[in-house]
Amino acid sequence: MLAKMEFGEDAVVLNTKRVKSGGLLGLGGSDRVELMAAADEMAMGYSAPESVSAPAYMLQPAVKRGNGEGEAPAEHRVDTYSPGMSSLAARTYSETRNVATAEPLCEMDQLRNELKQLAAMVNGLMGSRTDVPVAEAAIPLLMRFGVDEDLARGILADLLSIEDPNTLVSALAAKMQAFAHPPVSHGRQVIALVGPTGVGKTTTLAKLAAKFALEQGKKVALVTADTYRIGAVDQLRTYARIIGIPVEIALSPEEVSAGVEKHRDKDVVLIDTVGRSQRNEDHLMELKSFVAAASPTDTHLVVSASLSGEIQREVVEKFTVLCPTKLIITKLDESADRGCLVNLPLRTGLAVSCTTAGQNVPQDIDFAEPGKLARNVITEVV
Ligand SMILES: Nc1nc2c(ncn2[C@@H]2O[C@H](COP(=O)(O)OP(=O)(O)OP(=O)(O)O)[C@@H](O)[C@H]2O)c(=O)[nH]1
Ligand SMILES: [Mg+2]
Repeated sequence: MLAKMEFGEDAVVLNTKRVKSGGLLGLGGSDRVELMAAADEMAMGYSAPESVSAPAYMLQPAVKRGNGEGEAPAEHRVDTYSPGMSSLAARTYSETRNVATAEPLCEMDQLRNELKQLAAMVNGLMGSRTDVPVAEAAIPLLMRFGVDEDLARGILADLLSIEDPNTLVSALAAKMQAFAHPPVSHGRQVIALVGPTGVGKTTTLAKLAAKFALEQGKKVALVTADTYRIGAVDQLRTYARIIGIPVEIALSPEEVSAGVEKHRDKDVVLIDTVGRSQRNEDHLMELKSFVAAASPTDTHLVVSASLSGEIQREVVEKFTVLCPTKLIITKLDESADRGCLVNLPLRTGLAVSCTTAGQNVPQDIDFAEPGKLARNVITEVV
């Protein structure tokens, strides 16, 4: 009846369930009947908004008072689902009997609940209507994890159902398959790290050096082309001494070539470079001459996840003059969300080679792996 009152005669009840509200560890509290209903938006006369701004998907609670037919006055919590997000409009109702004041849910609990509700709703819809695009309903959820809308749309396009958060992780992992290329472990490698100032190039280089030398038993040498910043050489020398590997200091592109050549017997030569602003073209061109002199097998562009999405986009765009072949995403531990793990590779076509999430050398680094990247993005609910 409630559904028909709200949605009209075309309303379809998708799901009902009895839930406990309030109380402690399942004791006390009150029983609620949760009802999920939907109606075709055409039948409801909805006009969907042209665009839905992020975070578009929100089950926003609003309190509505009313009389259930033939019943004593009751409180109805009406959760609205933005009709613009789906060809169907759907709402969930919770009719609370013996009204209890529930504790506010923590953000992650809310997210988990929303995902469950989304799964139930989408699967309910799918049960009765085979033409409902599941992706439509899940896109805003991925957007809440920082994934750009158009990319979320593509990632979820083939999704047929959403059972739980792991379904989303799997869909994302499948997409990231082509964008996770851990550093190659065979053949001689000359790897240059480039990027803006302070993003963690030198620290990441030291982590990589330790991984290759100490964990994989490779012969490793370092060449630093950062003689600009005071303390930069000492920083790298200290790491090199601890790991027990040689380091060359290059003041010019020629010295970079010479340093790489000197260590032609090494499995891996790692090249540290000076951090440069993406907005200074002259500096970028100068940096390019140092990198080119090394003839690197790979040039990894280091981008910090703690930068805003806008700055990240500017960085990858301006650093294209350095011809990067891979991405390293740093400072995941400092970022508000990890959508850049999806946005940057999908936008640039460059695969992620590693991610870092902390200052500890060498522990805080992960070689890229599709499942791990996906879990990093949808991190809190799985
Ligand atoms: N929280 C956090 N800090 C990091 C991470 N990686 C590096 N840092 C810190 O970021 C700061 C800058 O790191 P560097 O490695 O010197 O950065 P850089 O890109 O070489 O800097 P420049 O050479 O000056 O351009 C240091 O305090 C590092 O400890 C990370 O993954 N998480
Ligand atoms: Mg540095």
